[in-house]
Amino acid sequence: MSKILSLLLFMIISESSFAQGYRNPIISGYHPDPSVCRVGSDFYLVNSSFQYFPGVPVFHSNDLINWEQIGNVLTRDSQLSLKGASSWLGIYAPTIRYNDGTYYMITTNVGNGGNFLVTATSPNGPWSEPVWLSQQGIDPSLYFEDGKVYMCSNPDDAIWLSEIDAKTGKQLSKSRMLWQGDGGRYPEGPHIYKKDGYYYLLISEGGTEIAHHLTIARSRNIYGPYESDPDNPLLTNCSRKGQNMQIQGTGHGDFVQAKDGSWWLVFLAYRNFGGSYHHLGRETYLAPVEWKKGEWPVVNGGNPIDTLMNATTLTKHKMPHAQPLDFSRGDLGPEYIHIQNPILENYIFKGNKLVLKGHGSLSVNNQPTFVGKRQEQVCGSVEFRVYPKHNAEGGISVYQINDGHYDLFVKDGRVSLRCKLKNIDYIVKSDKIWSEWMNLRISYNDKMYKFEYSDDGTSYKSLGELNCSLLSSEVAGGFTGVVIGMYADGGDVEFAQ
Ligand code: 6LW
Repeated sequence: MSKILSLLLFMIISESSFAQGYRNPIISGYHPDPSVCRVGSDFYLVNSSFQYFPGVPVFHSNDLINWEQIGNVLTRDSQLSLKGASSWLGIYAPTIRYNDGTYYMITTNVGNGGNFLVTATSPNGPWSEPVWLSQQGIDPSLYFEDGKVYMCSNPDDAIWLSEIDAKTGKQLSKSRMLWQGDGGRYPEGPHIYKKDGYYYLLISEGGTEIAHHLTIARSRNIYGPYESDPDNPLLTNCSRKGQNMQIQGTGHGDFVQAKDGSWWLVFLAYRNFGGSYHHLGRETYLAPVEWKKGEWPVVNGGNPIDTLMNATTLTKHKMPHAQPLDFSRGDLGPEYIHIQNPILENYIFKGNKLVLKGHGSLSVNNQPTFVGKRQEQVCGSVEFRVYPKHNAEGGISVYQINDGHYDLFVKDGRVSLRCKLKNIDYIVKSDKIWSEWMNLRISYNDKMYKFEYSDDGTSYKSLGELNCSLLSSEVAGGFTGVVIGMYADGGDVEFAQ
């Protein structure tokens, strides 16, 4: 008996440094296009953010598995204009790098200015104003060597490189083509690394859907010629071994070497639910890399990526959970995002309430009043108390894209459930209500969203259930994943918890 007790005690004590195995994704929900850098024993990771503001979430970790969001890079209108941006536009894949005391984040604002970089002395920010760059193409990345700064991106369906002045953005050399990839469509997401006298060029091909995969090439000279790894693709789940896995679309990656010398890859992928559908967006994943001296890297032993990874990890460090929502704090935390640049006077904290002032429909990409959080868990629920004044509409939206969202709302003495999908826009069910404040609750699992309301927070009535797969990227479209948030249209709406 005492042996069992001491074994249990040992297991509890050693839990924090247990170093075998982890679960993918490492950052769940809509967190695509990860890029990572290490400074000492700290890792920092960024993701693309498309039409949402603030842009480019920043995460911190000490073990590559447990991550905490410490902020966002683009927090000011002067850094990020999302005018007219939809789920297909805005901020595409970013790269984060650290060089000589400065953090750099480089990305593309598609539709509002193109490629730019910002800098900071701390990953917590503040980050600088944008330095605009002239080399076109998406997915820009930076490489630093001998006081020179190089930028690569993918204009003209290939990876091109030029030297830049990172302070002014001036291009210092003409753009030269490095590689067209290994034959897949859309060569993109390039990153350059130097190891054992070779420049390695890691890219994505195949498009960000099921055929998405990683390939690699190398050269003794930064400008090439680059030879393709004979074992390409470096990573794919679109293979005989990977085709039946829940995780698909593995691609868009970035290498990082830990302090102990081990190599790792962060990359994006998605999880299928209920067939070949994903509604949670592209998420961030991790795989171990074996990279012997002078040889090509091998990701996860050449195997496809699974949810349970049986790899030896770095010593695990738990990260604090995000603070629970509390309107009386007067802010919502870095994980709360708006569709396009928010009109700040439409978001008012009043004691323990949040008052939202409507600014048009969620179906129109014109700064609607909306604030929400990425749906990160497969199963869960969200609940708010809502009181729309006069003829205002207010409630909770399960939002994938402007023409793909489910809204549970109160308006004109009725509680209703709307399904907006492409050219369908209809009220699924609507009930008359008698109370000013209504509890609205949305619960979800891998297949369905369930919509309920209550006037006392105790007994709930259902307005029905709607399918997750109709909001998937395959059906609704867009580069993002589901974000669940509070919204108002046509007047003032009070929210409480
Ligand atoms: C991104 C590109 C990609 O910039 O899709 O999956 C584009 N990868 O590299 C939008 O995320």
